[in-house]
Amino acid sequence: MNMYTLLSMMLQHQKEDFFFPSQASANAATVDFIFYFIFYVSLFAFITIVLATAIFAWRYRRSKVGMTPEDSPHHSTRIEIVWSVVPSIFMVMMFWYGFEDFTERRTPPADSYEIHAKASKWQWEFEYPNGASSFGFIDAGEYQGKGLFVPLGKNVRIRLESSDVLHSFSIPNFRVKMDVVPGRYTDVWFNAIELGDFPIFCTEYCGTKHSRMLSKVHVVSEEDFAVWLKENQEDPNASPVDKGKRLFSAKCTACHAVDGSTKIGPALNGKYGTIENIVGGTVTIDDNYIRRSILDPSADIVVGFENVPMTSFAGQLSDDDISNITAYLKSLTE
Ligand code: HEC
Ligand SMILES: [Cu+2]
Repeated sequence: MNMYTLLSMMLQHQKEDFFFPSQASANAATVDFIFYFIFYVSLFAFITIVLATAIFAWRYRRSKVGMTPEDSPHHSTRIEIVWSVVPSIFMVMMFWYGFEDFTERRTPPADSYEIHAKASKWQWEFEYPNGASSFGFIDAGEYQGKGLFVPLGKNVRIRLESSDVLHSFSIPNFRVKMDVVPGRYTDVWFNAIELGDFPIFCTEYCGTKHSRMLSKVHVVSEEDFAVWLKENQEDPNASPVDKGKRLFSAKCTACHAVDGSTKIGPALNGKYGTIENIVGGTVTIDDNYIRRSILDPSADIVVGFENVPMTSFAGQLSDDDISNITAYLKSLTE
């Protein structure tokens, strides 16, 4: 590839160019804009500085000016202000654009459709709200499993969990990437705007077959998605919410009501997403808080319940059980 082709590919900035695959999510254009903004500011600064260095090195070379050093010229306030203030403005802009998009990326909209992704050595497993599930990895160059299905034009939140080591969930066409950390939940969200199949990578080295942890996301219309969900639902009574409800009745109702009344512990209906007073502060009730409350209840004690500790369910409930109970508790707020 010669210099000209390379440059023209870099400078094209179409939906698909030298640095990026197609912009398949609503957020992709923003990410690309921020990237190119930083790229060009840096390129300009790099060229200016290197050029100035070269010019001065030549102009004030030793053989020309002789051996006797001269006094340095006095400083110029005007120049110093210009070269401090102008770059600072660009730095602040970089921070501003980056932070704005970062906060948006970190807060999935409340109406997001939620899919659970579980990473394990070496595959992705996906579970949908109606109990349908799919998986994906690659073997001998062939995609195995159905991969991830998502509806076009809807906010989708993927809640990520790992059953063994650190993995990372990345869909370059959507410009999303997030670590998948054992022992806690993380998430990514996106709004797919292009129909088609795009690669899903594991972008954190996770063992010998890390390179096989490759799958595909299929963006389909909302109607096709609904059909796919139905076709892949194995048991109509086995949605995460149903399973969670059964577990909750068996394990938790001795101490927790779901009608607002206090038993030994606080009522758990209408709680998801609210802010709870705990000893030493407040906490938002989310997936991670519920998980912690089940596995390590004494980590955060609800104010008013200091004297009636809950016993830990560590070792008694699997990750899937906890996930299902969380789905059930979440459904009590909708
Ligand atoms: C032996 C009684 C008991 C059992 C059984 C029990 N809990 Fe609790 N739970 C408590 C008490 C007491 C608290 C409040 C003190 C604390 O935060 O640890 C609590 C707090 C919680 C909280 C935090 C609630 C809030 O308002 O912030 C959650 C979530 C929770 N339990 C979930 C569960 C789940 C799920 C189960 C069943 C797997 C369960 N608990 C079983 C007694 C119990
Ligand atoms: Cu991995």
